[in-house]
Amino acid sequence: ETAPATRNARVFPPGFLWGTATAAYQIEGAATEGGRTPSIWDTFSHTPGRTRNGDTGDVACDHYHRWREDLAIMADLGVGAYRFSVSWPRVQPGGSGPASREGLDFYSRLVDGLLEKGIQPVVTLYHWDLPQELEDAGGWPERATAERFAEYASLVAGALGDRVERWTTLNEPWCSAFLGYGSGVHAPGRTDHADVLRAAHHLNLAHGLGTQALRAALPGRAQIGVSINPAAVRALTDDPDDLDARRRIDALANRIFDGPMLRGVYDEDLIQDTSRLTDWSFVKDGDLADIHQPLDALGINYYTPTLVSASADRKLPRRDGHGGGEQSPWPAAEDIAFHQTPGETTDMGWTIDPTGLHDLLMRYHRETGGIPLYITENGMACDDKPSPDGTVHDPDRIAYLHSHLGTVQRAIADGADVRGYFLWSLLDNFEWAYGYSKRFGTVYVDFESLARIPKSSARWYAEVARTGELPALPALDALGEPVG
Ligand code: GBH
Repeated sequence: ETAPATRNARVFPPGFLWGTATAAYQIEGAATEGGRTPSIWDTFSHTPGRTRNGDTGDVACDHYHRWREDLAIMADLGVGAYRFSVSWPRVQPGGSGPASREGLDFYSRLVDGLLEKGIQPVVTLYHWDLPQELEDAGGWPERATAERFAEYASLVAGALGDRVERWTTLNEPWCSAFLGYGSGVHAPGRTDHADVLRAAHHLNLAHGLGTQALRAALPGRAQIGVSINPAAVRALTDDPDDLDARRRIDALANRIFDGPMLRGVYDEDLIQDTSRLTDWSFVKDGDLADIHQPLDALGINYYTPTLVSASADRKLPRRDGHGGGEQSPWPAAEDIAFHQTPGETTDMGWTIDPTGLHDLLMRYHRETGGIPLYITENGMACDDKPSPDGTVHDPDRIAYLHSHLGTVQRAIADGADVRGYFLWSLLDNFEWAYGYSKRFGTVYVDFESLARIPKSSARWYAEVARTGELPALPALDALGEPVG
């Protein structure tokens, strides 16, 4: 249905969920406290040469100890929801067997604190911190890891399911499989293209078995979803070869996950394109039915589009498409070239182009047959620094959020059922292989003193969330001034 002509086009629908997002390893610290065992990210970040400056998540934002302060900041922001992840090795040391009461209690207190402040908790079960023991047993390329995940899902649901209604199985399985086992720039740092495909399948299976475990453990009102990072893939030219490169990357970036999850299939072209690496015999009878579970929400994480061509075309500068690794994350795609999308870039070097978000929202609106969509991550890295007066002014982030939220409104006007938006991230945090060198927070963190300073974008975003309305650009300029 379309909005009445008189409605202010800049107003979001009533009930639109406004939130911020974080992930356990990126903010918690307290890596050895409360019985927590190492995850693959502890091992990886402690391996020399894997992260910038050798940064680790040992302390991170020390959120494990400072969560009350972070909660108070969120309450000041006035946003309605908070998306966080549970650290698997904190609540189930070693990744199998009994739960850690102390670990579960941390999240239980956090959930109670959020509810007291009227903030809806949105729990992500897996944001990349696989217990090291499960990696030692083979990790995501092994089927057993998916079975362990379903047990872990039941255990968390049992502890928090009386209060948490919104659940997400996995965050960005593409990153876990392709960056973790392909390019090796993420933990566990392995580089085998056949393993990427096995890992992708077992992540899909983990999602399916985990969804079934959550359904069994949770009351009927629970809303279960997954957060993917679909690529808005564009071809450099309309040449058939470039269009075919786009088809192949679409298969590897998107359809390898949304095929089984949303349609119960691995598309034939994906299987053909990768046949020299695997016969896909790790897909057992019944797996596709297990993966294809009804979902209540689809989370889309979006940062930048992806531009490809059939070969190293020189019309535009190339980019690695590897997330900085030596080896490509993409199996059986050595001939495909990745290019820098024209336009201004963020501190990550990612081009700012909100049209990709519109494309993805419309695509998934069509392809899911109307499952409610949420943007579960969107935001930018800026080189933020406090001014002499102690404030942190981030007008570039405000402009980024403004343009992307404008695109969300256009998608809604075009019929997409978008129900919420989560700014990545609440806090500056451990940006994986980039360590603390990249700041995505709407709240500045001084990594020496661990002091938090809300940036000007925090005040701007709070106002958008409060009014449910995007301010026009003059107001944007005014709000972009440093605030005292
Ligand atoms: C998300 O990953 C994560 O969920 C979150 O934890 C993280 O902090 C946040 O984004 C910011 O990075 O690889 O250079 O060709 C996003 C990871 C970013 C991977 C874009 C694919 C494509 C550009 N994705 N990237 S490149």
